[in-house]
Amino acid sequence: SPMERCASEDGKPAFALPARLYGAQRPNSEGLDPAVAEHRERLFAAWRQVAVPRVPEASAGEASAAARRAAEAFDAWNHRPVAERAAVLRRAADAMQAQLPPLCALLVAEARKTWPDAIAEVREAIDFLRYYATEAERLLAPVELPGPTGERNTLRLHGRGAWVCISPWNFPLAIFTGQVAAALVTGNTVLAKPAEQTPAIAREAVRLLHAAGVPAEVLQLLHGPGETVGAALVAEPAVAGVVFTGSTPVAKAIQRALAAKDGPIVPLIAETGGVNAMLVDSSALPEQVADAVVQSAFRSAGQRCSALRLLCVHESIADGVIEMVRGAAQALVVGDPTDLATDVGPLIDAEAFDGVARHLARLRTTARALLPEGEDATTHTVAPQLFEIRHVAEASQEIFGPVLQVLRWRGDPKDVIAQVNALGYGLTLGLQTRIDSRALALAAQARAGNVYVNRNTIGAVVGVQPFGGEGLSGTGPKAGGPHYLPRFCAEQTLTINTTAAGG
Ligand code: TXE
Repeated sequence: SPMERCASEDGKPAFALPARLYGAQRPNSEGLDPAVAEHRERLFAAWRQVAVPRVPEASAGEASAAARRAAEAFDAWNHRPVAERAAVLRRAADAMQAQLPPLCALLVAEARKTWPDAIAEVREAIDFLRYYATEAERLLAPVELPGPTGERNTLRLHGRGAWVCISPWNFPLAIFTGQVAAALVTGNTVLAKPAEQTPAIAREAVRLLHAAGVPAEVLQLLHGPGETVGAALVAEPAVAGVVFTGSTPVAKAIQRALAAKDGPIVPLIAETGGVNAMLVDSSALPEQVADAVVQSAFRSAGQRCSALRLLCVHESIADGVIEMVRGAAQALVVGDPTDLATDVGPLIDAEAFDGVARHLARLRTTARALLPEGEDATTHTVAPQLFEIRHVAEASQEIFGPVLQVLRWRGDPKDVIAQVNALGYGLTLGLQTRIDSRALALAAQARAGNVYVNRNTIGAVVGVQPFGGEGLSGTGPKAGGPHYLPRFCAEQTLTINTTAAGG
């Protein structure tokens, strides 16, 4: 069953102990990621103790009962002062900070993250908690609106009811925590359904939120497959909203299910996948391009929705850029995620591996392979792969692994952007050019939620680069940005006739 995938018999992860956390292979600690070096001893101690517990799956009856409980708990939670709910989030953030090493160890064990990725993810979860706490206090304060004399108009935002939060495995702590925190702090109650591949880290987040003061009935965790437990929650009559991060087809299935229900119109916030491109013109610096490409395409084994999938290089510098990318990609260390030397860890599970392998088999017949094969069905690792294609349209599908397609272009860069737009996604776009006016014009033309100029495309930073796309990539608003929380809220205006008797 999917629940058993994450644990071996004794609940210990299947990887070896990370000898290199001791620096055994890298005697000078300068070689370590600074974040890892800072926490090295505590991370190692946490790793020795980590166990991935099994979790029970929710039954259909439990899902219904939970939805009723969440609806009943709404009024009391919604009527609490926003400052109280914000304080709860801040306490949870402090607890996560204190628990950073064990949370990282669990991310490595359960989600197969590398240590630097695990640390970055815990920090992102903490950032979401603190940012939404501050945003909610600002947003939920009543606003006096101008009006005619004799009238007082006030606008207030508050919660909508019980929200279903459905999250993916690739950021099983940060995305899970972000969704849940946004819903809770705005006064909603939550039914959280984490990805079936990563239930244990979600359980830890919920444990910390409960300990910080979220009542049990206000935040309920339901485990199990999306097609059963997720779909059952979405279908519950008492649900006031759904926030979903995951694949595009599932987002559409949820939208259809919501539309087919009797009762109120239920909002859906969906953040989904992308086919992210980088356009490189003839003025770009090849070294800078190669570095950005390798980080964007292969970091986290390409299991990021923001990852670069399609590199479009001007023909005049294409040979040099491709050579540099090939060299840099081959220098990456592929393997055990617990090993500090590893750059590219394994894919999440056998199913994900099989999916990527199918795409590779297809590409090997339709495109030109520029790097040697490197799939290992035992460890589920895939060495970085590079394919040359001839038309943007050949890259129409999201491949969730370390697989990059490259294309040479000539002529007008606007035509390339138009073709990328025509793919229908709209998540990230990289631009590499030393012509500022061109960068701005292409960014304006691009259908992309996050545009990065002369850098890598890995850059979702809470409150700094809020993240999210359009089209097949989602509904918006951007997570970690100022427009996110309003979508979780109902709005009410209050108009009082101040000239009436007793007014
Ligand atoms: O998605 P899935 P995965 C995207 C990424 C990729 C995908 C990977 O680009 O496409 O997510 O995550 C539940 N009714 N992003 O493979 O399979 C399922 O159990 C209700 C985008 O996990 O769609 C899981 O909890 N729920 C991104 C969740 O949906 C259902 C950031 C996601 O599963 C269901 C990260 C159903 N019928 C990843 N079927 C961004 N844009 O921010 C499945 N689920």
